[in-house]
Amino acid sequence: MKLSRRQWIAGAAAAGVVGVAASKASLPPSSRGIFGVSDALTYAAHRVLLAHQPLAREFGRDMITPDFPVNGERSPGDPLYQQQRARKFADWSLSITGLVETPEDYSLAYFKSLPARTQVTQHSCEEGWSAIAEWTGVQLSRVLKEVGVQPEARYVVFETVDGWWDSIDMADALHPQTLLAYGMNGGELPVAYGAPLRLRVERQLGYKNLKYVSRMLVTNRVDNIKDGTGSNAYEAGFAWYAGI
Ligand SMILES: Nc1nc2c(c(=O)[nH]1)N[C@H]1C(S)=C(S)[C@@H](COP(=O)(O)O)O[C@H]1N2
Ligand SMILES: [Mo]
Repeated sequence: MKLSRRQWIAGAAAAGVVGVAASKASLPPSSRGIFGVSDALTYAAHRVLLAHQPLAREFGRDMITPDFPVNGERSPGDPLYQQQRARKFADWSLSITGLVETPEDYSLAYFKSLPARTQVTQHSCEEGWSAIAEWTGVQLSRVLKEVGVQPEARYVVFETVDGWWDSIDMADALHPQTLLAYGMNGGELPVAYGAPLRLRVERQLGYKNLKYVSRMLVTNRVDNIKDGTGSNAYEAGFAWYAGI
């Protein structure tokens, strides 16, 4: 019998559920509650289907959307952020803590000193629009290697200056297209798009791509952080895992 793509996905999801039953380790943080079942199914299916870390589609520069929409904050009111912005982020830093060898505050110059990756990708917002842009930054996998990520690490948690927080699992954290981006369309990352540093997680929906990242925590659990669901998106009615 030849399975259709849909049947195959359903089968993979079922296989994932068996896996989930066998090991609680593959349950997403928000697997309880109303969205719990579908969240767990999507997550399990994607982790089976995407086990080989396929790349999200990349485009030519001619495909870049001229007016990439801005969603949410355009310039966070936080006074420290505004001071840093006025000084062109020269004294900005990102705190990296948790399961790493060298927890520290890392400057923007530090991230720019690491090898850069540039990619033209499509951003898809859960509100129904999508747009293409070129992003330049350092691979999160490279940063994790530099700071000495410990083997028991399972999640990377991010906080932003405008009060958002979210987390991704190690499969997404180590994916080659997951970037801490400081450049957009060949220039500096503009303030409206999350300067000085934003997350690009190309295989998840728009809201996972946090702007204005200010803190990063490497951890083996998120159930002990805030409401235990792994992100503030869940509170707003969105799944923790937003794979596309
Ligand atoms: N810190 C922060 N990150 C955020 C948001 C936000 O409001 N604040 N909005 C999210 C949503 S819903 C989307 S679609 C994208 C929008 O990114 P853009 O403004 O660069 O288009 O950022 C995501 N990251
Ligand atoms: Mo969004």
